[in-house]
Amino acid sequence: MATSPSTSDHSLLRIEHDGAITHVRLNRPAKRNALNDTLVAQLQSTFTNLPAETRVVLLSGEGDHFSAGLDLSELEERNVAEAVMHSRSWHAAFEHIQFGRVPVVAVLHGAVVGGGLELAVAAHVRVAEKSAFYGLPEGQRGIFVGGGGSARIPRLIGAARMADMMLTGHVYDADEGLRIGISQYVVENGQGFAKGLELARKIAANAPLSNFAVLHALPRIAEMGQGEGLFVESLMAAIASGDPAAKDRIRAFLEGRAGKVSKS
Ligand code: 1HE
Repeated sequence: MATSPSTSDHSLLRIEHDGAITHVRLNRPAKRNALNDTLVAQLQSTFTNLPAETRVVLLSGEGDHFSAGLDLSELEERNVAEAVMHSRSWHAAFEHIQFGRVPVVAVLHGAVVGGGLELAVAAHVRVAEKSAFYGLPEGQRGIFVGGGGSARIPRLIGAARMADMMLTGHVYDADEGLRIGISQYVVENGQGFAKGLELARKIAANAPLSNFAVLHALPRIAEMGQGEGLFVESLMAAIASGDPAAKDRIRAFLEGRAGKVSKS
C-alpha cells in the first residue's frame, strides 16, 4: 500500500488505513483466527466506525489460515435464550459488513471454515489463494451454523451443496470454490493481497452512490418478485443517474477522458 498508512490495534484485529482503502486483518494466528466474542465485537465496532475517507475494506487473516470459525475453547454453557442472543450478536456484526457503508473484499487462504466461511460470505468480493479450503464442520461438532451461514451460503452455492457440506463434511478446495461460486477469483498462494488491493482500487474509483446501490439495492431486488424488483430498480437507477458523479463520468466518457470496457 502507499506511503504512510496509519495503523491501529484492536488487539484481535490489525487495522491499517491508507486513504480510501482500509485493511482489516484477523489477528489471532496462534488460534487460526478462531472467532471469539471479543473478535466478533471488534469486527462490528470496526465496520460501524470506519473513517469517512474509507471507500473499500480489504478483509484478510494473519498466519496460515483465514479463520477456523467459532472459537471452540470459549464455548460456554448457554441456555436457549443466551444461545439465541449469541447467534444474534454474530448476525449483527456480519450485517454491518454485508450492509455497511462500503464494499468489502475478502482475501481467503488456508482454512475458511465454519464461522470463518460465514464471515467470508458476508463480504462482497472474495479472492481465494490456491491454499483456501471451505468446510462446515458444525455437523461433526454437534452444532449448527449461527453466523448467518444458512441464509447467505445457499444464496451463493445452493442449499443442496451446503447440506452436503454439513452432513458429510465435504470440503471444497479453492478451484472448486471458484466453480461453485464461493469466490469470484482464485490466485496463486501469496498473491491474494495484491489481487485484493487491485480490485479494491477499482471499486474505490467508482461513484460512491453506484457502490451503495450494488450493496443495498441489488441483493434486495434479487429477493423480490420481478415486478417489485423492476420498479425498485427504476427508482435506484433514477437516483444514481441524477447524482452529479454520474453526469461527470458520462461526460468524461463522451469526451474520451474515461476508460473503455475491456477484458484484461
Ligand atoms: C482453535 C480452533 C477453533 C484451531 N477454536 N481453537 N471450527 C472447527 O471445527 C475447525 C477446527 N480447527 C481445525 O480443523 C484446524 O485447527 C485447522 C484446519 C483450522 C488448522 O489446522 P492446523 O494444523 O494449522 O492448526 P491446529 O494445530 O489444529 O491448531 C492450532 C491451535 O489453534 C490449537 O491450539 P493450541 O493451543 O493447541 O496451539 C487449536 O486448538 C487452535 N484452534 N481451531 C479454538 N475453531 C456462529 S456458529 C459457527 C460454528 C463454527 O464455526 S463450527 C466450526 C468450528
